Amino acid sequence: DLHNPSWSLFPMLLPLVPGSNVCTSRGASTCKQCLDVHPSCAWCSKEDFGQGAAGLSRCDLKSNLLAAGCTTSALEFPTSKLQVIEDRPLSNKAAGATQDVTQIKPQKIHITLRPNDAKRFTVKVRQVEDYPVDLYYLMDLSYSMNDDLTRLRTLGKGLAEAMNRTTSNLRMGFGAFVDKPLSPYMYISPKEAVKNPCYSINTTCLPQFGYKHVLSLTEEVGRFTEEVKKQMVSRNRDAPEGGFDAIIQAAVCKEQIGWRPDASHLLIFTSDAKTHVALDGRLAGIVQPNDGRCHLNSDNMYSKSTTMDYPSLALITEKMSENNINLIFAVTNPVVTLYQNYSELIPGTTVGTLSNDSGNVIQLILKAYKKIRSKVELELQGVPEELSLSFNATCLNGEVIPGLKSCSGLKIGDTVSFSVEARARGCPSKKKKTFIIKPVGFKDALSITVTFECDCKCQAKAQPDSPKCSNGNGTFECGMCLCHQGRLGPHCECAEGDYNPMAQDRCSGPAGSGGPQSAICSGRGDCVCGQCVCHSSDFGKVWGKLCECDDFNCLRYKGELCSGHGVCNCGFCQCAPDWQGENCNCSRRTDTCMSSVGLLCSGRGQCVCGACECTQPGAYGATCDKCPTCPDACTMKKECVECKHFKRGKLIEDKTCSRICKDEIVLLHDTNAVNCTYKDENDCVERFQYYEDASGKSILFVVKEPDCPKGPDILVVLLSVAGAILFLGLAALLIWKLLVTIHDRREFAKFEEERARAKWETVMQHLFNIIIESTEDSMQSLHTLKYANMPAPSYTHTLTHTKKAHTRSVLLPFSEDVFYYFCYTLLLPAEQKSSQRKGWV
Ligand SMILES: *[C@@H]1O[C@H](CO)[C@@H](O)[C@H](O)[C@H]1NC(C)=O
Ligand SMILES: *[C@@H]1O[C@H](CO)[C@@H](O)[C@H](O)[C@H]1NC(C)=O
Ligand SMILES: *[C@@H]1O[C@H](CO)[C@@H](O)[C@H](O)[C@H]1NC(C)=O
Ligand SMILES: *[C@@H]1O[C@H](CO)[C@@H](O)[C@H](O)[C@H]1NC(C)=O
Ligand SMILES: *[C@@H]1O[C@H](CO)[C@@H](O)[C@H](O)[C@H]1NC(C)=O
Ligand SMILES: *[C@@H]1O[C@H](CO)[C@@H](O)[C@H](O)[C@H]1NC(C)=O
Ligand SMILES: *[C@@H]1O[C@H](CO)[C@@H](O)[C@H](O)[C@H]1NC(C)=O
Ligand SMILES: *[C@@H]1O[C@H](CO)[C@@H](O)[C@H](O)[C@H]1NC(C)=O
Ligand SMILES: [Ca+2]
Repeated sequence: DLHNPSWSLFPMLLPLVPGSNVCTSRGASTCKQCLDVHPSCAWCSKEDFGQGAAGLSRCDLKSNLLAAGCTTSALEFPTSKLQVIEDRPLSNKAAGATQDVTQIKPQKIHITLRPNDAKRFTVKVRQVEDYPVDLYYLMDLSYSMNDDLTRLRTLGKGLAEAMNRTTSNLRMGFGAFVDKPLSPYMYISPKEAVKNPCYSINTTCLPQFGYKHVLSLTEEVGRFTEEVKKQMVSRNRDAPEGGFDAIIQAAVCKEQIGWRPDASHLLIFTSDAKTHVALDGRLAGIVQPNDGRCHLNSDNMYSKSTTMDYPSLALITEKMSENNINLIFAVTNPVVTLYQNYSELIPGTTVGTLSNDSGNVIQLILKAYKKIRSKVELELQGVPEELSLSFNATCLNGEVIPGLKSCSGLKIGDTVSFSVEARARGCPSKKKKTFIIKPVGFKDALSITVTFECDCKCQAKAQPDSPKCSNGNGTFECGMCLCHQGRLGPHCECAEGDYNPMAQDRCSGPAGSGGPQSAICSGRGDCVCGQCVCHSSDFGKVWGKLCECDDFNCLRYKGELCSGHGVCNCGFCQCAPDWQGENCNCSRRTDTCMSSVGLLCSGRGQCVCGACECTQPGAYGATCDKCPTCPDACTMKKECVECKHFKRGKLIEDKTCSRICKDEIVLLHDTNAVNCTYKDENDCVERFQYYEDASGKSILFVVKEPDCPKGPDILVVLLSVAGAILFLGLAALLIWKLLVTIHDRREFAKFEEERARAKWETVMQHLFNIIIESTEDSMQSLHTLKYANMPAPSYTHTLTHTKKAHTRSVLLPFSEDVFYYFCYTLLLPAEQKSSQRKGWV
């Protein structure tokens, strides 16, 4: 075989003995190695097995071993098993008794897995009707929220009534936050401002506080309104508030807040401002990181407000998941995009736009709750590294969606199921590991215990320095001697030094089986004591009973041994976890096939080796996303026309438009395009054309006028249009003169303003990604700061230490204040510091 260089170097090295199989061909010399080869391999630990008959291997298929005289008691053949330990049926309705409500089935599984083997099971999830709800309202009480507080006093009752319609078992609670009562977040001068931060604006308000818990979750929802009525706003200095401190406390202080274990937990976070995040505390000299524990004192105030930093997003994510809390950001329009960005980093959160006085908070909560309950997404906790899990979802209509572990668009009461495959791809040092699969935001979980069956039972009975191995020159294990260093022979009877050319025939393959007797030790070793001592090779290791195995003669792909994704083991590639195939060139990953709408290969093909093979005629593209001639092309592209051209529709609402729709929209006609029509929300028939150019770029032509249903009498319309034109014409003439004058003035003012602002504009963004490369042990010894999102060259400084230490990168979202802090204290030359930043914004 001249195409493969390594094969031509060693022609016919692997003796293809008839009857050889995956178990016998890998040169496994111990029981443990044998189990590792393939799930079908067994080991015979009978002491006298294979004596007399040459070429018998202790590692073989079970049937072969039994046929060769192995007894069942001496056979090592662990099998993978799956045992369902707890399997209570799913509940239909929560109705009062919450103790035995079950939303996931089964609840407990035990799997025993051999290496490289897999087991499959099905998980069913149902959102039961009338599930109890705990709703904790966390309110920003900084001064600008004054009108919101007034409004909430009147809305409390309505909120309770509205929630009463979704569940008969509701508890409500209330808490409030401002910011850390510490300079620079707080007004400290004049002296009076400490007690009354509103002193300088001639009113009275509460002293500033970090977080206070007001009302524990209670069934008497009337008390909610009562307590809200008693609240007053406070005031603080800098724009971002300390709400993230409050989120952590509200989540982890389970006893004080009164979260019930068996209820949906809604945490409503309302604010109209940005928020401080981890590391912002350094501005006030706080260096102790947030520990994520409960620190409420007897007055229900957060006691560590002034000593502990704000929490990181990662900590919030962890605590939300740990306590099954659905966080809802109800924030006003100017900061919605900011919280949306946070929400993408904290799974399971939703964002709603709060009107400026919180008037729409009821609708917002109901909508968010509906959204939370319409989606089931599995989350994994503590999956062992040696286990790989793959999922297929069966959502509605029994349709199987491969590669997905979530379902959306569900109604309460719908049951969905997920098929899960667990594959052991290695052997951990700890045999038994437990992990959790649970739907996000549910308390119910499936607990899976995996026992890795990597060892043979006979290993436990091994006798070190056994008399069976030539007076203690080896360990007797699983039916054979494992000789000490320098000893050889089936019973360790020879020393490596004394060359004893006896039993040469044990060192060559069997004669007569289709060919001449093969060379002694495959020509790659010496026969000592009837046992081959393999020569070392420049290419790699040589081993095996007849030196038939090595780690350099394997399939190559594109010149690389095992495609560079595996190790060569006796002629066969052992692939790395994410790879498979004879030469390990086939990826197991499916995320590369996931289209932007979340379907594997857009539902038009199969994911083969990590790439899509489009099966639907006409479909192409990396995820089969392009298909002008597919029957569903119009339906899929309709959403993009709605969001990109008309700025409305589903994709605008969930903010996925720019991600899903990469098409270009133009207003034109083209004869080669596919013609599509659909009816929009106003019952107008919209027409558009879908076309892909030679480079594969998709273009949507939107035909300008939609066909709308005929309005009232045409004459009336015509007259009013004519009248309107006349009127508008006159008005326009009058306004014209006025505008020209104003325009000139305004342009000049704008120019002036822009010139003044230009300097700060770049740093006024709300979220900076600063990449810190630091030493492994501490965040304080910074080496490099790099800023993403920073257009102005004057702010892309880098601070580099000369010492080249072991570095790592952390990507953290920073608030504006921290950015200033870094610029100010670390980057600016000393003489510029005093002039750069005065006071706080
Ligand atoms: C909730 O609704 C039930 C009837 O459906 C009614 O009896 C109960 O008083 C309501 N509770 C509140 C707080 O409105
Ligand atoms: C507050 O009152 C003082 C004196 O009564 C007055 O001089 C000042 O302008 C007032 N400030 C505001 C913001 O109303
Ligand atoms: C949110 O993220 C988007 C995309 O990453 C970015 O364009 C936008 O500026 C961010 N918004 C805020 C307020 O940080
Ligand atoms: C809040 O919105 C209402 C109408 O939506 C408007 O009249 C009012 O001025 C707004 N208040 C603030 C403080 O922006
Ligand atoms: C998922 O579906 C694919 C194709 O239908 C199948 O090959 C795979 O084995 C399934 N996986 C699980 C875990 O059911
Ligand atoms: C190894 O075997 C030799 C000869 O059979 C014997 O003399 C020696 O004591 C043995 N070594 C050990 C460590 O038992
Ligand atoms: C993997 O290698 C085989 C054999 O060389 C080849 O036929 C196949 O196309 C390769 N697959 C991929 C995904 O590269
Ligand atoms: C689409 O409609 C235009 C006229 O509006 C026509 O010229 C064109 O041939 C149509 N395209 C197809 C593929 O039918
Ligand atoms: Ca603040």
